[in-house]
Amino acid sequence: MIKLYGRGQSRSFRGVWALNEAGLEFEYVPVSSLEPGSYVQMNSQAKVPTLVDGDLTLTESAAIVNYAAMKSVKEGLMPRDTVGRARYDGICYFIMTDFEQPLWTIGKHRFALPEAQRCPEIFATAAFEFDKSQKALHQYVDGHEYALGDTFTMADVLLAQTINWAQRFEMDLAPSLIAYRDRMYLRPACVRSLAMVD
Ligand SMILES: N[C@@H](CCC(=O)N[C@@H](CS)C(=O)NCC(=O)O)C(=O)O
Repeated sequence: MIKLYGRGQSRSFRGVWALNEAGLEFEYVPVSSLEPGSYVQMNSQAKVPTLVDGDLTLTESAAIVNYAAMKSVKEGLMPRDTVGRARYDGICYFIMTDFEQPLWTIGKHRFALPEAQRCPEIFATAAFEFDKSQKALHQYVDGHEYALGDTFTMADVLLAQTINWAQRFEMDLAPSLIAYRDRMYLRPACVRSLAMVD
């Protein structure tokens, strides 16, 4: 059975939610439940998430989300036509680069880096960059139910989880993004995922 190693509502939540949307059976393993030092054998950076399926050990949350879509019998979680897939890739790469990075910069300089490496001066720049990228998201979300229009795709997992992350960091968020996040978090697969994680 697929195993997904994670921690709470970190980026590993994307994998948990995607596997539930895909309707795949899997076991969620909190890394906090493992023997100290054992997780690094699966993920050399000891970061979450990691998915293990038979001989495959897969890191990177976006790759895990796409793997769940590929394995699912459900149609449409990740578009297969050329133009649809190009639009899907466009927003996914945007989320994983421009939109997520200012949040991760804030996280690193608040708690993830060793104290000697933290630079609080970076926070104002990160907030500026976050605001710039959230404005670019309006083209996707304003007036649309989902990131790619009328149909749910795995891009919604990446986007809604990242908006949720921004809310937890108390970023100044546009009301349309908050409303979008709230809609996505009411999906049964998301509610089920929230109940599974540590
Ligand atoms: N690009 C990776 C990033 C993974 C990542 O940085 N995960 C964080 C939690 S959200 C982590 O495990 N951080 C621990 C650390 O940096 O030591 C992905 O999307 O899976």
